[in-house]
Amino acid sequence: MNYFEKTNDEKKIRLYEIMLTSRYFEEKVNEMFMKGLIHGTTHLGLGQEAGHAALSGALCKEDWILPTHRGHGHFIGKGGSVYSMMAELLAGSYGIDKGLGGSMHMTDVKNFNMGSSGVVAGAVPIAVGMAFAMKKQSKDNVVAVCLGDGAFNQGMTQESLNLARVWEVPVVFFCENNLYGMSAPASKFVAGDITKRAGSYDIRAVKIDGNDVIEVYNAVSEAREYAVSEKMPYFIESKTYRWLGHSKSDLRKYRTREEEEYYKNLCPVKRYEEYLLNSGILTEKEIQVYHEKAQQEILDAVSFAEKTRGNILTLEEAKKYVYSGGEDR
Ligand SMILES: Cc1ncc(C[n+]2csc(CCOP(=O)(O)OP(=O)(O)O)c2C)c(N)n1
Ligand SMILES: [Mg+2]
Repeated sequence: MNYFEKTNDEKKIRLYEIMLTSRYFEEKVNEMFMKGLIHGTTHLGLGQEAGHAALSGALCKEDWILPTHRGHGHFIGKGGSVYSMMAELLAGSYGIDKGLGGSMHMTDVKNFNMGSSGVVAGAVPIAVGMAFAMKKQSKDNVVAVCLGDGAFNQGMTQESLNLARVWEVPVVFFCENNLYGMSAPASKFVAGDITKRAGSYDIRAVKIDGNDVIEVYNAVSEAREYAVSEKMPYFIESKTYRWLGHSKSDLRKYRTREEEEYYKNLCPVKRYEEYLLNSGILTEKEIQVYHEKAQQEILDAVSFAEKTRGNILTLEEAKKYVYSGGEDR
């Protein structure tokens, strides 16, 4: 079904705003890392914005999402504030997790975002457990969990697919196949075809163009409807490409600049802009205004984070959020 065509212009524009905010947020974070303004590391999803916007955009408010370590865009899509995400990156206590989580642990429970994680595939079994609980509580919601092409091969992903089918739980597996797991091309470490392998668990599985926001929106909407009505899992392999390196220390020696150019030409933002223009939803001038608005919001988020970065938790306060026990707590 063409779910996208049934949505109103407001929703279509909202998807566009999420993509733009995600794009400008991550470009700014990249720049700030280069200047040494942010410590630690980060994983950017530039080029993967269609998945960020359409996965969260097709979910309902009370559907849970569990992003990967590349989760800034999903955080925005689920309604998270770029102010509190930027403050988190600068480790201030105004950050979404009081500055204790950083880029890889952006958790936003009020927006039903269970948080990203540095443990590859770590969220997958958790999502199945959450969906199991949801089914027991007779809720008409789903749990959407993101995983990469690398994470797909983890034992815990395979066990989770099996259990999700056996238990018949409403979980949407969203595999962001960006063709690489760190420096390794998926062609060198993925046996066979991801969609077919997921389908072999007797789970409905589809492969889509993950750089086309409309296609992702339709696939997720269908998956959601099926998961809620049938109380069954659904698997989506969303083919995309990460424009930058795996993390901040990656010089991308394992692939060519020509390959990167090829995929940059498939830019999900530009493709969606063409649709918005051709369908008369937005004019060139309005597109320009949306760009400016998104850029300004990110600049404002940076100044908020810079102004408040001095407010950090004391050691005593920070210890309140350590869940392990022990003498020295
Ligand atoms: C359990 C575990 N194994 C290994 C790593 C190291 N590691 C971090 S990211 C990554 C690659 C993940 O690739 P993929 O799942 O395709 O996600 P992508 O980074 O491409 O979004 C690896 C192996 C880890 N963080 N956790
Ligand atoms: Mg990958």
